[in-house]
Amino acid sequence: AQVPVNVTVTGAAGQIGYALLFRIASGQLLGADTPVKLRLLEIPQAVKAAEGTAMELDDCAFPLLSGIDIFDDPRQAFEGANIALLVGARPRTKGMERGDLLEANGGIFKPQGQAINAGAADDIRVLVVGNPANTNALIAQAHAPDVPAERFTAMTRLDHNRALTQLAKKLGVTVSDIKKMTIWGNHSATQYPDIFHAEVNGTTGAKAVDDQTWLTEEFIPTVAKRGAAIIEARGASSAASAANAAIDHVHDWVLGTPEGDWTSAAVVSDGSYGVPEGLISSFPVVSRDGRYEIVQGLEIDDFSRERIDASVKELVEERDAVKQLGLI
Ligand code: NAX
Repeated sequence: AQVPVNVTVTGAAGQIGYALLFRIASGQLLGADTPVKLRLLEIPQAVKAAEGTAMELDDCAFPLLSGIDIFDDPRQAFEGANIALLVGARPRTKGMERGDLLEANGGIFKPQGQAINAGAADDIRVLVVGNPANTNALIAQAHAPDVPAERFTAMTRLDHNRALTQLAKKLGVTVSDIKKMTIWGNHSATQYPDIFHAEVNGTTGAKAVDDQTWLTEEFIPTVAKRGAAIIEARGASSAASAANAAIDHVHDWVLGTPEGDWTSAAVVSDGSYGVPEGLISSFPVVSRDGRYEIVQGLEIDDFSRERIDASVKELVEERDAVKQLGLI
């Protein structure tokens, strides 16, 4: 029998965790041939709730699920991890300044980075979902010097998927008619969903739409503020769609992106497109042989340049703030 892949999930008792774990265990993360072992990390107060979710996972009798272990200690949770989904984070509460938020999350992602460095498997791949995702990923990466930096990524796949559907609806096509959507920058309201390189039935997304007002006043803000719109409508933040995007991100990372298409992920910049080296910023990426690579050589016009730069500027500010706080 195949050796199971160890998948560590933090924030396992949260709402994204609840939507995510069943899909991992059913084989949707790594394919129908790959057994998985779940290692769940929670804070002590939420371990009991994680145990309840584990009981339900047991009750599904998933043929590919070869075990579940629950921890409140990151060192144990990341021991032998091949894949780590860092979902648990400290949310912004009322009256919290950005510095407080970054500091609280530094207290989570620094020890998790250290634990990954100490005990994860050689092929560890990390996806950070917990916000502020890009900067949390940067903090974890900075504390895992023995792990190649490229193994730390943050999630913009939900933004990517949101952009696909918004464009498809506008054009009256299906999402499978659209290729090469791109999200640039930070997973925040400054993110830039780019339809100039998207391909729709033989033309570009921007040409197919041919409506600058829709682009600037509808599309970009709708994608960027979708999280808030979901909270407003549902009374709770996106969970199943976020879990779905996390599945997509890791699935494509391990198994490859389809020929003739790309996706979006926040990966460590190598300086491409003027994004300072070392920042974890969203780019158009393809995955080949288990590695995400930034798509090169795209022409960036002034409209896009301005928006990419604005989002990257925010990432630089976040990086400088966590540096100031001694978190990286
Ligand atoms: P919940 O509050 O439902 O769950 C978070 C869980 O994390 C809780 O069970 C909590 O006990 C746990 N946790 C907190 N600190 C922990 C630690 N140090 N170790 C292990 N577990 C810890 O939040 P949920 O709705 O599941 O969202 C989780 C995170 O995803 C949030 O930070 C949220 O902002 C972020 N999101 C990111 C998205 C993205 O596209 N990158 C989209 C969806 C989501 O908003």
